[in-house]
Amino acid sequence: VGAEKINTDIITLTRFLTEEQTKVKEATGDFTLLCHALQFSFKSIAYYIRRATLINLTGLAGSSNTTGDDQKKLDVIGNDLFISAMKSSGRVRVLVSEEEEECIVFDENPNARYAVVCDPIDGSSNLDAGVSVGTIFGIFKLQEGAKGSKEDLLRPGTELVAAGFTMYGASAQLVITMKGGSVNGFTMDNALGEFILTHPDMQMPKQRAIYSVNEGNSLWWDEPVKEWCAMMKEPQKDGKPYSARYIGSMVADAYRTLLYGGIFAYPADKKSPKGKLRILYECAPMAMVFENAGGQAVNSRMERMLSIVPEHIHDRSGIFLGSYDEVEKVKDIHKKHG
Ligand code: AHM
Ligand code: MG
Repeated sequence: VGAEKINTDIITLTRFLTEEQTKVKEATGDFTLLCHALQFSFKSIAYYIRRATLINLTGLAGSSNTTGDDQKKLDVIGNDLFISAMKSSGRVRVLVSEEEEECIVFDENPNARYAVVCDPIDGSSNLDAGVSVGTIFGIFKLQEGAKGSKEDLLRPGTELVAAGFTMYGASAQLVITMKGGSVNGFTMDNALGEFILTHPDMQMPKQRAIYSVNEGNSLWWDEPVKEWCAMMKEPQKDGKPYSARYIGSMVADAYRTLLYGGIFAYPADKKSPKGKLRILYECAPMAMVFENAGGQAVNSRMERMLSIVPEHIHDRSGIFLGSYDEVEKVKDIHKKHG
């Protein structure tokens, strides 16, 4: 075995964030500090998830979240960790978490200028089986004169200043993008406790024959969605149909789609006319990542996902997310049906 070549030009997330800050003339460092707090919460959640089975954190916590799902112990821990990291950063005024019915206003940070939306542990129904879960987040900058209330968060995804997600898998991955910027992927080096830039300037393939959807719901789907899914099984130009891949954990399905290309869908249907996934902290942040990586994201009415303004903080939407051409195909079929 030859000696391992040591990479002396490692870009850690901390270095990356600091360098990004120097590119913005009027930067005060507040945003960078907020990102450091995010980084800390990701590391902590990753740590607890790895230890979960050993220290008896799996199973139900005995309480329900806003939408009536049973909460896992780790859901509770992830949520608590996230909230305290955001609060103690001193840079967050308002926070919306999937696990909290109301938005949280940090009165201890009256002058903070940022609002954060998050799903601390998405895909948690998969936790006990050791399947990847992750944290989805988005950051808004408060408008001039904003009072710091939930109204400040009922905004379209186009106004997000940053968004991304982590996936706690074989290794912890972090994908982050800033407004109008590129998408960058980091991998956690557990020995160093650092996120290392491993996927700079991610650009997703323009097309790929992979589809990802819970087909168990097809009984309730609308005609265009049924037709689209049937098309996936027909021979394509190369004579082969699409491959089906569905993990049931949005971060994992989205991460694969980002890397390999293809399409992920959770359409609205007759059973869930508004869809399942939440606009603010699931759909919009993912849509921003996908668009900045050259892909597309639309809702079930084929409107640009990032243009949707939620009426309530926990509003849901149907979503189609993926490679540019794959989303075009869904749009074409919907157009045909009028
Ligand atoms: P959660 O926020 O309660 O974890 O639910 C969101 C998850 C997503 O990660 C995933 O894409 C979807 O729900 C899977 O739903 P289903 O089990 O209906 O296919
Ligand atoms: Mg979720």
